[in-house]
Amino acid sequence: MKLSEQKKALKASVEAAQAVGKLMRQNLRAQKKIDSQSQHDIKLQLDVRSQKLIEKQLTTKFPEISVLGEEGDSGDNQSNYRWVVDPIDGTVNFTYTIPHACVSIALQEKKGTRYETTVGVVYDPFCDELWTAIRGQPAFLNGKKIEVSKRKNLDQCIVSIGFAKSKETMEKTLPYFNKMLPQIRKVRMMGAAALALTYVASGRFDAYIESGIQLWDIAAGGLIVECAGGEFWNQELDVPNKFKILANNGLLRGQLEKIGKL
Ligand code: LIP
Repeated sequence: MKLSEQKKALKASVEAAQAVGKLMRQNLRAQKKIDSQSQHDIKLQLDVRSQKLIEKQLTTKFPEISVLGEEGDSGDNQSNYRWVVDPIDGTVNFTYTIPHACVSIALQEKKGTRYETTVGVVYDPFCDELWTAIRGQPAFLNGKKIEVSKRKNLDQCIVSIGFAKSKETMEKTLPYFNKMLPQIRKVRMMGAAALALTYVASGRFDAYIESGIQLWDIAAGGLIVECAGGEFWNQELDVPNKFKILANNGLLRGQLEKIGKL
């Protein structure tokens, strides 16, 4: 896809993300309609409504591009391009009126048998912070170029970690968490993967680690980290579209891997 087309895709993604962001602001304190829930996860009617709004806006402008989203897929799942959408990342936060959640929209292009993220947008409607990136270009926060931190000593670093949604991922992550904690400055668990990634890209966090995270949580934020000069190490697990990730400022993966296996 030419850069001019990627810019059109970026603009459409920003408009869709901001439209859902407005809905999120309007509904933060409203009574939430819960479609389903488990001990560590909640699915809202507003998640579905928000993805429908995003799909309508994007497929009107790009009818040939399919959608893979947290609330379902549409279009040809073998198409050369696909949108990867998390309409509300941080749904549990949002349900509990914690204003730390965002919209994440990525465009991916098929490269052989795999997909590569080429456009990414993450929008936090509560802080009105919009992160954007096109592969090969810088990453921006509200139009201003951003870069990862330069901290290389773990004892000066803030590391974000997520425990995903299953007992299995929690049991796997806890030993790593216990070993990591004494070696870093501070740990942060914020409940929105896409924002943890944009915080790494903005130099607020120095790394973000999670195992059992879904593609739609990380596709846009992972590109934004890379375009900000960081590293987005990721490995697909034995369940499709489920990953373990270690995003960082490009200086920390060796030390963080030495702590233990996730
Ligand atoms: C959430 C992620 C978070 C993870 C949660 C959940 P959701 O996404 O952003 O990092 O730890 O388990 O997956 O479900 O709120 O879109």
